[in-house]
Amino acid sequence: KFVANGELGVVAVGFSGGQGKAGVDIGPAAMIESGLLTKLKEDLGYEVHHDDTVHSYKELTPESDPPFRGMKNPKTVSAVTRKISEQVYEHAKEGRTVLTLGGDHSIAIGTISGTAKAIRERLNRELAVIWVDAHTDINTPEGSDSGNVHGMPVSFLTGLAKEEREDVFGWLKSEHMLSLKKLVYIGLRDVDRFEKQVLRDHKFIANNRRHGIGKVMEMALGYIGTDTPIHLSFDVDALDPMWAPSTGTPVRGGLTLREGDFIAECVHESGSMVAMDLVEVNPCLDPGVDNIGSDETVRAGCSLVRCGLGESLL
Ligand code: 5AB
Ligand code: MN
Ligand code: MN
Ligand code: MN
Repeated sequence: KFVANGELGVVAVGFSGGQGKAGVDIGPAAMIESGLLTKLKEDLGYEVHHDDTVHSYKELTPESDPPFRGMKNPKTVSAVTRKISEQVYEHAKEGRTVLTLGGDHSIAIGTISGTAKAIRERLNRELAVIWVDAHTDINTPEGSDSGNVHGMPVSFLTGLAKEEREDVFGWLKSEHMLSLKKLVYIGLRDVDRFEKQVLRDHKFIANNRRHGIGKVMEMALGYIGTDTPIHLSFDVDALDPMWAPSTGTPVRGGLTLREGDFIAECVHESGSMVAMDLVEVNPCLDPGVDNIGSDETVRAGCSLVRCGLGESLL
């Protein structure tokens, strides 16, 4: 099909500027230190292309970065995601599956724009995105109450939010963009009022609360179809805080770890997955004692990645 050449491009993004809590920038190092990439090589047999760096993109931080249209750190997040977009594109254009470890979810502006561009060039196809998250992350700058860009990536990627200024996401061109018709949400349970209106206006396939996870995946993959490459963007807060407590915006009533793993397994088995993000693991936010919460969250993140990349029970 689209990939499965056994090559994996890895981008480790130690970035937290899309939200206000310190610590999500050490998420990738925690997952890598726990042996994730070694497992992907040794157990799953990937040829891993990784620069052995957790990027902090400090060199891209502008001297001053005041709020713009209510967005916090607008120039920083724009410059960092632009760089990530290039990094992901470079892997994807070689036909590698791309794994990005975050980092807060603003980085999806980079990852998805990078895959979308490569897939258009390489396969002349549009990308579909399965966004697994407690949140829709589809606020426009004006619709957002927090000003945190990690709540806005989908709106910039789909063109709902537009900005001419090149240094504030104006670098996003049509080749980077995602169609709202190619977006599927799973796991939603904390959606802002503005975002609910957007969802109503665009009649999304997002109301999967009444179905079991098997049916949800059947519907999601059926809607996307077998001929469309898929980017899986997985926010660890889609899981219930019982399984992933160490994240910036936890919401009760989430997926079990088994359900999360199952989602990733199904996307893998579709044979259409060209990229995966795993974001919002914040080991510094630990409600437990002796790092129990952060250890569990890192383990959950690693498990989701392994399932997305083909680990199965049998
Ligand atoms: B996450 C909220 N909708 O815009 C906002 O973790 C939360 O990437 C966004 O899904 C959560 O600030 C962003 C209230
Ligand atoms: Mn998110
Ligand atoms: Mn979220
Ligand atoms: Mn969150």
